[in-house]
Amino acid sequence: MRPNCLKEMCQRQEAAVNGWLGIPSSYAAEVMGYQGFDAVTVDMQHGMIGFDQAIAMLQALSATPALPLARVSCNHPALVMQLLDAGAYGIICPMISSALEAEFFVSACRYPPQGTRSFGPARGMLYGGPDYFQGANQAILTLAMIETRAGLDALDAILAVEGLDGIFIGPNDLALALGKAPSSEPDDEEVRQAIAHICERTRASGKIPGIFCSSGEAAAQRMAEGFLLVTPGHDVGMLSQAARHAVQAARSQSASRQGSGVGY
Ligand code: 3PY
Ligand code: MG
Repeated sequence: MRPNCLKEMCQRQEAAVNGWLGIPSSYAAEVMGYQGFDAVTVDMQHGMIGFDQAIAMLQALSATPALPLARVSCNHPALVMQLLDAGAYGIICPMISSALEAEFFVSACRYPPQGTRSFGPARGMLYGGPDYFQGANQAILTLAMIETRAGLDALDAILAVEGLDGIFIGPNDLALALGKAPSSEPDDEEVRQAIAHICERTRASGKIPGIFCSSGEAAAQRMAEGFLLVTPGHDVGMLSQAARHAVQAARSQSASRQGSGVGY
């Protein structure tokens, strides 16, 4: 079976950079897949993406060097299994708040006897190879999001769940759970401490600490702190920021030309 190079990188303690897709476009997925990311996630929770579009996006990512991952909209086995069958090589599950929820999630990602995944790896087998069934339980990456107060309180119990590969922090929901505004993480001491605590406990457990970040610079800082999986923003943010910057640059150039009296 095709190895899970992201899982292997993290196991070697090498930090990986993960792209994030919310725009429902296989072309956008393909473009992002060629930008040097180790993995790219199709976000079915907050992205504007339906299952038909997710299939095309996973197909597009399959042709690139980036490993295809998906975030499900909630902890439901049908959603998890469908995306794995569609070729996702790892699942990020939001709002995991107890060990039981983490076990339920992991179980959906693992074939019996380790779990309850139903057999039918349609695209999974095309991408992974004919021995997909033999290798899938080992290869598929399972990441539980810690972003609720209950999840934070149950962190050690969640980390003890067998078959869970790592934690992925949602800093916006975590801030909300702690009574703060979304995006308050860079300035708020309580949120900062919670993030540092999750990273430290996850590393101590031998699992992968991952986090969503607001920019490349923020992601570099998280890597320096010990995170092994970082997402330096999402496609919508990158597109809008680049577009806004281009418009501002164009306007400032024309303003300075008008100001200096240079014309055509
Ligand atoms: C959060 O910040 O809550 C997230 O889920 C990031 O995607
Ligand atoms: Mg979230």
